Amino acid sequence: EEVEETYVMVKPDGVQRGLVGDIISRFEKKGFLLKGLKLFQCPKELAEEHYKELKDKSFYPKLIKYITSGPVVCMAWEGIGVVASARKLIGATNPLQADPGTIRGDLAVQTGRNVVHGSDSPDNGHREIAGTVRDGFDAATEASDGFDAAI
Ligand code: YYY
Ligand code: MG
Repeated sequence: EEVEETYVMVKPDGVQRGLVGDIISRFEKKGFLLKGLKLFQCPKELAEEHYKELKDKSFYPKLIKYITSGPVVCMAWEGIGVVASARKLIGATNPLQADPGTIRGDLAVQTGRNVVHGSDSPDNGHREIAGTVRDGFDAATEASDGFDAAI
């Protein structure tokens, strides 16, 4: 496995329900390295870009409304195999099918309110990081060089 970066986003319901600390803590305790973090009000255009692969789905308008309904917490996480591992920590898209012990399995019920996003590939991770936490990201990366919490 290679050192990778992924994008994790606490969605508006997760922020409003006070779940940010719990979610961050799970990634920290697993051993991944936080490389960037931002509280962010997602503009409609960026939400549409983020979910562009889903634009023909019936739930897409509701999804865009949900993601732009309040602040989100955008994060870049680094570590060995972090893209797939983050998806495992997050759990299945439908929280009722997500295993206990996963974020969605422990903290959510509805697919349309599933509290967190995680990139599905390294390329999408980089694209999604660039869209949100890029500001200050290089400085943060340099500041944490040599701090190898991920190993
Ligand atoms: O990557 P992940 O978030 O697990 O699922 P996607 O298939 O990429 O869908 C993105 C997002 O869309 C999902 O987290 C909730 C929403 N959604 C929905 O509201 N209803 C569905 N039937 C499928 C997905
Ligand atoms: Mg997805």
